[in-house]
Amino acid sequence: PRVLIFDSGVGSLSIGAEIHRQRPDIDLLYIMDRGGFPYGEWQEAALVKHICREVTAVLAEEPADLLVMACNSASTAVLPALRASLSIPVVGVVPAIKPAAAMSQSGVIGLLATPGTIARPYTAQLIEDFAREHCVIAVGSKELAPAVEALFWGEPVAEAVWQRAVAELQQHPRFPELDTLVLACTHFPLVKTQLAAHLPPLQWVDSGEAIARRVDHLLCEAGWPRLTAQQDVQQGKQEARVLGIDRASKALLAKLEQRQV
Ligand code: DGN
Repeated sequence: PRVLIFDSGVGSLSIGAEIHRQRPDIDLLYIMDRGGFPYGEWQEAALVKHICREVTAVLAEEPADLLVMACNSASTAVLPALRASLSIPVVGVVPAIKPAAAMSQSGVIGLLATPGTIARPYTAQLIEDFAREHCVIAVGSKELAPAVEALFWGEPVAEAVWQRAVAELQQHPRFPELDTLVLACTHFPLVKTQLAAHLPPLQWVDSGEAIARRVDHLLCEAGWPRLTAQQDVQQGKQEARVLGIDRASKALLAKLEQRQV
């Protein structure tokens, strides 16, 4: 089966890596809509229109069996419209507040995302539904996703950027009790090491594993057999490609082609 993973940039890689780990036989086509970056700052209605148009255009050229909207800023706005306009299953990535609330012992959880995701009614509803009894320290960082993007395309990023991203969490009066942190932007798991260097030990939660399980489940339901990596290679069907990049990094593309990302 072929799965299209859509994001405004390299956030799709954190989700694709987990899908590949669980199901090495799935062909992954990464769509990095770098022209639309950063989604976190779009108005909701304009973003819905833009993404529906882009996804429809890509699918017309590159048919796929399933679409993963690998972006919290987009998924929290666009899923109903996208599902209504496409005939393939759509898996969205939304903040993992439910598992984080279940894991937290102290009742204080952090939510690190883009400003768009933090502002969405969808996110407020997740907090209301699953973390009403918790203290949720929500931080919408404007500079973190662009910094991850820069890092991946080979530009230098100052250490102070990672520090600033966590400083807002640290300023909260209940920060000392924080025991669980939700990375609610698909770019952020790619810099977990950089962020962790500025934080005490915590439980880190992101959506990658759950999304990969959902993709596997839906494809099995649609009748695609699971192949082992070896069977897949024998059938000569491995594919991992990136579309829609304006400044492609050779190193990253080479890694993707060898399926090391
Ligand atoms: N990766 C996107 C997300 O999960 O919200 C954000 C990237 C962006 O466009 N700001």
